Amino acid sequence: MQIGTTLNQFLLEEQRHLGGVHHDLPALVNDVVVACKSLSHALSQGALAGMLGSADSENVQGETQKKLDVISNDIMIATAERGGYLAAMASEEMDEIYPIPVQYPKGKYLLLFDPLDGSSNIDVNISVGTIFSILRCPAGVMIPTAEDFMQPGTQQVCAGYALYGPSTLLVLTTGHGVNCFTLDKSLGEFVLTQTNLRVPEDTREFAINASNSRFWEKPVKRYIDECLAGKDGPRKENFNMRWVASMVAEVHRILNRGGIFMYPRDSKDPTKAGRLRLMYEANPMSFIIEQAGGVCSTGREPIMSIQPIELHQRVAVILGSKNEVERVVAYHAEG
Ligand code: AFP
Repeated sequence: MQIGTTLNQFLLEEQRHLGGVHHDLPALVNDVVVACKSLSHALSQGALAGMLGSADSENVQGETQKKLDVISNDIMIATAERGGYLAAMASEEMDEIYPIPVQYPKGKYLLLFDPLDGSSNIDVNISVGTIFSILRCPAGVMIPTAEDFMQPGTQQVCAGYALYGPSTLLVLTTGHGVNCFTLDKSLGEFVLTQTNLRVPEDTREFAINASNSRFWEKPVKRYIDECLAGKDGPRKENFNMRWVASMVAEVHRILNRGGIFMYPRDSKDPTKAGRLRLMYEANPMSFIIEQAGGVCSTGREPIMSIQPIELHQRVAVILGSKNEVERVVAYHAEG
């Protein structure tokens, strides 16, 4: 039986692109992938494993944690802390950074992750995902602090997500395009199933939580109203809408058939720049989307150019098909 290129084989071949600079990166990505495989199995058990429902705790975001939020975070930590490739980790589910314990060797990378994105869907069996981003630990830093994580998205050396859907997928970029792997559960291996994914430059499909429309800024309201006006409106085209409430699922759809995903800044909570988190949601997804020819903006600036000031800072996210995102950015410029 012909087995396709496994993720491990791909990463070793990818090594040639990376040269000697990132020789540990394939092994680190493999550790992250092992955690994703483990989580895929845990999620597939659903109620049978007694892991659904609330953990009766809150994360730094003030959000009630699902049991699987905590379990997925623990799986990632336990899998990635021992390999010797990391100096520290940071997670949506942990207030502070996680320095690698003294008993384990240290490495030169920083790993950031949202272990279970879309977790509000988990109890109703809708697709969820894991998002991760890898930065270099600043040279000479032996004991990283949160300050060492404050690097713009352009500094990422790798970003990816696992999508736990009808099949379990892994999408990855190291800055040389975007590739997708499907978990072959009979082998226990991710196998390459899509190469060099490209986001179509045009789309007639938008994704936004329309229940927030009364809080939107004028440029966003203008764009959505024009989409809703359809053929009779200024766009002279009918549009479709999707909202999964799982960023990983939305991004994967956009990678495959185009679209624009919007979680814009709004007046619902003026103290927040947006809902999504810069370091472990917006930046990794921006790296992936832009590597696939899409565009990612806050509406006012490219997401990956933002200089972070806080580990869990939030940001407005408008990403996807180039021509539609650029239209929304133009509307912001017009005010
Ligand atoms: P959860 O992980 O708390 O479910 O949040 C998911 C998410 O960060 C992102 O994946 C979704 O696109 C967005 O929030 C959904 O937000 P709403 O629940 O406000 O629609």
